[in-house]
Amino acid sequence: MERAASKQDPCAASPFPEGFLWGGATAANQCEGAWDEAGKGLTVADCTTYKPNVDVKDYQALHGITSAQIAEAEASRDTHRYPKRHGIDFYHRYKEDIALFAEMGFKCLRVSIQWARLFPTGMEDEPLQAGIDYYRDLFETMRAAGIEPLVTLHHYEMPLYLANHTQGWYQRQVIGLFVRFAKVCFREFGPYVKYWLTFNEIDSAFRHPWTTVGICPDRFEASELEAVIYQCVHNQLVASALATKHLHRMVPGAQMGCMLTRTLTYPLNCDPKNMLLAQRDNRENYWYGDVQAFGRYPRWLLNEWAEKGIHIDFGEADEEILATYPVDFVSFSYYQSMVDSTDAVEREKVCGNLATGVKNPYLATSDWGWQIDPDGLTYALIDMCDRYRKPLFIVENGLGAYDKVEEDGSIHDPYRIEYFRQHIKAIAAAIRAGVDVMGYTPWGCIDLVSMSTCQMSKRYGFVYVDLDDEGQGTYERRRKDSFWWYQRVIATNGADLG
Ligand code: BGP
Repeated sequence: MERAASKQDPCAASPFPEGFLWGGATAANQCEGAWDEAGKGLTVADCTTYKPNVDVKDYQALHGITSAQIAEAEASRDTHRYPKRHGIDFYHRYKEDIALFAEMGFKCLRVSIQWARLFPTGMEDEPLQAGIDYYRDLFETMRAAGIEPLVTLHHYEMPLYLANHTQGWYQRQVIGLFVRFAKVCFREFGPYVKYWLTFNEIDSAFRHPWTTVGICPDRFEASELEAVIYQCVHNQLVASALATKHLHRMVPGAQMGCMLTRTLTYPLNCDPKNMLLAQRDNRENYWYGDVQAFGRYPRWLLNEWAEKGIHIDFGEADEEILATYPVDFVSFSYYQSMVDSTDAVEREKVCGNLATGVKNPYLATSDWGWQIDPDGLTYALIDMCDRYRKPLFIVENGLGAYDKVEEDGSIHDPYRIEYFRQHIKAIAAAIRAGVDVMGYTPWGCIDLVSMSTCQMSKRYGFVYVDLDDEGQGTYERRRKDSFWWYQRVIATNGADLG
C-alpha cells in the first residue's frame, strides 16, 4: 500500500520542507582556475602547495607556511606546484557545469567570489569590470537554470597583497577594504543573490591562519601570535556585522549567514573531567558563531583574555556594531566528529582539516582518516537549534575518496552514495526533532582541488573531472553513479534514498 502511495506522490513521505534548498557547494579558489586572467591578483590560496605524500596527521605539514615559501610562490608562475591556480577551469566551463547541476535538479549552488578578481590587491578604489561581468554572468546563468546562488564573500582567498602589506586581517584598515568589496558585490549581484555568507569557517583562524586571516606565523613573535590571531578574528567579526548591515540596506529581503566548521567534540567517556574538557572544546568552536548570532562576546572568553593579558583593540563603535547587526541564519560545514580526553597525548589519533583528535572506536574513517559520523550531524543540528534559535544551513558535508574510472567511462561510487544516504537520514531525523534546516549543499559537488593537500585524487563530487594530481587530463566532466542517485533524492525531496 505504502509503495502505491509513494508512486503517486514520491515526495509524500518526505520530512524535508517544501522549498528545501538541495544543492552543492564549491569555492572559487579551488575550482575557478584562471588564476592570472582578466587582471585577477594573487590570493593566499594561490600560494598553497600540492602535498602528495604528506602525513595527514601532521597538521603543521598540511597547513604551515613560511615567509620564504610565500615569496617563492609570488615569484612563480607554476601551476603544478600550486594547483589551485588551475582548479578545474570552472572559470571557463561554468555554463557546462551549471547545466549538469541543473540536470541533477539542484535548487541551490554555493560559490564564492574571489576578492582579488574584483580588487586585485584589495586596495584599488574601483573594481575591475571584467570581474563584475564574470560573476554577473555566473549568477544570471544559475538563475536561468532555476538555481538559487548561495555566495561566500571570503573563502580562504584574501588578496595576497593584503596578507603581505597589512599583515592580513591584523590591521583594522582591512575592515574598510573588505566592506567596500562587499558593498560592490551587493550592488552588482544583489539582484541575483538572496543568500550570502561572510567568512567561510571563521573558526579556523587558529588552525590555519594563513588561509583564514592572512597571517604567516613567522612574521610574529611566537609569544604574541595568539593575541594577533584573536585580533584578526575580531576584525573579521566586525567586518561581518558591517557587511550584514549593508546587505540589509542595499538588498531588501536578502539574508546573511555566518559559517562555522562544526567540530563537534565528544568526551572519550563519562569521566566528568572528560565531560568538562569536551564542553570546553565545543565552546571554543562555538564562540565565533555566538558573536555573529548573539552580537556579543561570551563572558568566558573575555575572562580568558583578561587572565592571559591579551588586549584586543576594539574600535569605539565595535560593540554596538556587533550587537546591532547579527546574522539571519547559521550555516556550517560538517565532516566528522572529534573525541577528547584528558590523556589525549597517549592515545591513538585521527585527523582532518579540523585538527587532530583521539580516535573514536565506534567510527569508521575515510581514506584520508576523517571519522565518519552521521549521528553526529543529527546531534550537531539539534544542539545548534537549541543554542541559536535561528534557521540552520548545512553548507558543506561530504566524503573525500579515490574514484576509479571503468573502461567504459563509468564511475561506480557506492561508498559516496552510502555516506550521503546516512547523512541525509541524519538531517531528516533532526528535522523530525523540530530543527529548522534551510538546505543542504554537499561539498565539492563537482570534483575540485583539495583545500588541505591540493590533490585532485581526493574527490568529493557527483561529477567526475578528468584531471589528476599532476595536473594532467582533459578536464572532461563525467556523471558518477552518485549523480543519478542524488538526482532521485532531490526529485523526491529526500523521500527516496535508494
Ligand atoms: C572545508 C573547506 C573547504 C573544503 C573542505 C574539504 O574545511 O571549507 O574549502 O576543501 O574542507 O577539505 P579538503 O579539500 O582538504 O578535503
